[in-house]
Amino acid sequence: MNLDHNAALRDADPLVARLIDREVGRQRHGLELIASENFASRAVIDAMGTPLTNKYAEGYPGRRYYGGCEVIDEIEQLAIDRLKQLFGADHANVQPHSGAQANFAAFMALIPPGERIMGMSLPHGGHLSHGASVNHSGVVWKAVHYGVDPSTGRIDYEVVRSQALRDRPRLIIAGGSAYARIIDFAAFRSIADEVGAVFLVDMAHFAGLVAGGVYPSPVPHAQVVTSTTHKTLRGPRAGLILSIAEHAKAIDKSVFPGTQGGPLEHVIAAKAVAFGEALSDEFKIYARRVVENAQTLAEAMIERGFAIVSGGTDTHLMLVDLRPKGLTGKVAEKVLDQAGITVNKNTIPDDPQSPFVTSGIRLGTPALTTRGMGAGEMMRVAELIDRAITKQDEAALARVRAEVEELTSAYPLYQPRTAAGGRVRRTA
Ligand code: DSN
Repeated sequence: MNLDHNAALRDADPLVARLIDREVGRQRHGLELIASENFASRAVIDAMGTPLTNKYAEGYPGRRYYGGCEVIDEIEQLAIDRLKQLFGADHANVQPHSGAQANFAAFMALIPPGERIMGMSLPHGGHLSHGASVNHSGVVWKAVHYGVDPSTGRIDYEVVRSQALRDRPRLIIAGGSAYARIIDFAAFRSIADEVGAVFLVDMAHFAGLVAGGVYPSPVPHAQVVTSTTHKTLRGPRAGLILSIAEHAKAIDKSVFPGTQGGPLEHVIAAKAVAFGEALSDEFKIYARRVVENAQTLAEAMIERGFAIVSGGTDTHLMLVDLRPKGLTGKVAEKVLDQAGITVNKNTIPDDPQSPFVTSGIRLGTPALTTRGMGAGEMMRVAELIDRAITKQDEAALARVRAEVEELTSAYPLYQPRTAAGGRVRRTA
């Protein structure tokens, strides 16, 4: 077993244990470039795999519907306190099971069903849960969307303002999944104030960069901020909501009993651990390196003839326009998978291809930076991507795969503990 604390699982259910082994092996031996993924620390993973999963704790610390919550209360309160400290927020709810759940609960707290919401359009880098027609957020509320200026790849705040004045949304959402530039939260807030809307920021992608001080905080500008905890923030797979004091009660009621039942206290314990890690000086260095690595990777990709939407990145991610290379995102994703390089196909603004095919791929550096990789490795990654995509034949892909193997072996991930119980080396 790769994660040595799984001995009981290995004995009880070797089939599941072997499948987990295979997935850990895949993570260990591949180049993980999916911008929304990261490698949580052993401490975070250990906290999740505990008997805290056994406990029902509907309600909030000090106000539960079950007995025996005295320890759980301390754990959840610790997570809340650390989260408030991390982002300087008035109020924090750590119970959302995911980012989409956090968004739904927050929207329900802020605006009645049937009202108008305005978010970034999915094909321009937004998120499903910001009112896409296939998501319940686009069914429960009337959604309108802004995009980016296709010529710059950036949000044009004057265009957003005109749209907001025309459509009069009750809620304006900033944030998305594939926008590589710093968002002007003050500009959004002033638009929201002008049209009488509430302003919500979904910082899921860049929460870790905000925590690390390399991306402006939305907290002073937005009435409500939602996030996942597993992307740049490097915690367990889950969500959170921050708000100003005025919305605290409504947010809490909307999470429980509004949209969720019992909180996942084992995951909340892991959030507490992750927030503790994010408060450290080490995390600030990590966040800075994530952005430096993304900028180095973007430059190296441009030097190799790829186009990057908006010409670069201020964050952990970039959107690569593959049209100059004459192939689609779907083909690139598949070819790179064969070479052990994991990316996702992604639409580019005004993409001529369907969302199943796309003209782009999204690359991100949070995971490789956690492994310890730096500028030299980013240039090598660009070279490996270019070679795999350009050649595409089996022999070439096998050679790239061997080099990926060599590169990842130099940056071990989730190494077994030594017999004495100590760690061989902390990599993630
Ligand atoms: N699906 C996530 C991403 O990859 O960005 C967002 O929820």
